[in-house]
Amino acid sequence: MPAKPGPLDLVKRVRRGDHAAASRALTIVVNDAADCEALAKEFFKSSGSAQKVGVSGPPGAGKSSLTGRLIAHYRAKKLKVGVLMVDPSSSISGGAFLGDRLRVMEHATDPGVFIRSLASRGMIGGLTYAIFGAIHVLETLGCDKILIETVGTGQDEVEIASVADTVLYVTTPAMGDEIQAMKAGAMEIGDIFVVNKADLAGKDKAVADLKAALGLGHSAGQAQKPWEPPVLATSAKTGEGIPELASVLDGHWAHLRKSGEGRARLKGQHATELQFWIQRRVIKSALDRVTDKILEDMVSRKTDPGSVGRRLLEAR
Ligand SMILES: Nc1nc2c(ncn2[C@@H]2O[C@H](COP(=O)(O)OP(=O)(O)OP(=O)(O)O)[C@@H](O)[C@H]2O)c(=O)[nH]1
Ligand SMILES: [Mg+2]
Repeated sequence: MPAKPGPLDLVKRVRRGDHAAASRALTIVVNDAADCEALAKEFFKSSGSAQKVGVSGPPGAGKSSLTGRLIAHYRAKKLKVGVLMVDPSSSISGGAFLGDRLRVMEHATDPGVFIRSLASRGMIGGLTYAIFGAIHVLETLGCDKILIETVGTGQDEVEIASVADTVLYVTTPAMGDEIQAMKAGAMEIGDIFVVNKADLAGKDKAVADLKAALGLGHSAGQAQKPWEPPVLATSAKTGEGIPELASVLDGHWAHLRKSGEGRARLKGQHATELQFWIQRRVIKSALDRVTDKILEDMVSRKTDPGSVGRRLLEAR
């Protein structure tokens, strides 16, 4: 009888480009299931060379539509593309998310495209940690470009900057008046800014406003920025500006590799992944040992959170 396939067989199959194996591996890694650590170790070894592009921006700006266009562009160049659609609040935006997926899903049967959606399940360091694991699997699968779509709201913007090499921030002409009020966070993390829906009125003003806002932001302290974030107009509907966007994305990737900033970013990504790994293990192992007796003792004031917490952390 043949031996039951072990985790390393799964890694071998992913390395050979087997999508079904990648899908299984992703489920294991993302859910932190048994065998996960041995697998994650192997996947990590085969990763570190793809361009990870974060596609962020407000709801409805056209992130999925642009992602679909970029997939088509990369496929025409015979590049292999991985797509992670990150939904931080699947319960709230369920309907919109399905629409999202349809736009990208027209590529789902292409063997050169691997698409996966990730939803938060309230894990400690949940989504960001899961994205790292997923990226390593996609790189092992041979993806040259990994597109990660996230809705840019508050905290998520910062998180995408800690996993992506290049952050593409998508707005629309309708956002023109909001540019002034645009969150400083988005301004800081964007490597490339796009005014999408350029087929609608107001794109020139929106581009000018965005450029002005970026100029103001950067003059405060960082006059000599080695990479000036470009602002482009695109239409995911008509295809206008898509080749230019792809070319700027390539330009940023070349800049990262030439300048050493790519290596610095990779180090930052690994530091974040390590931080989440430690948080998950340490916090989980301590919390697993909180008993009802401990809670009872806190209610009757025999002990307190600090004393219990210290004891649980020290007695690991
Ligand atoms: N006119 C026009 N409409 C567009 C363009 N790009 C996207 N849309 C439309 O805008 C709507 C939202 O597009 P999506 O690609 O789902 O936007 P998204 O940013 O992924 O949205 P969420 O993931 O829900 O935040 C859809 O109805 C698209 O058809 C564009 O360039 N021009
Ligand atoms: Mg979307």
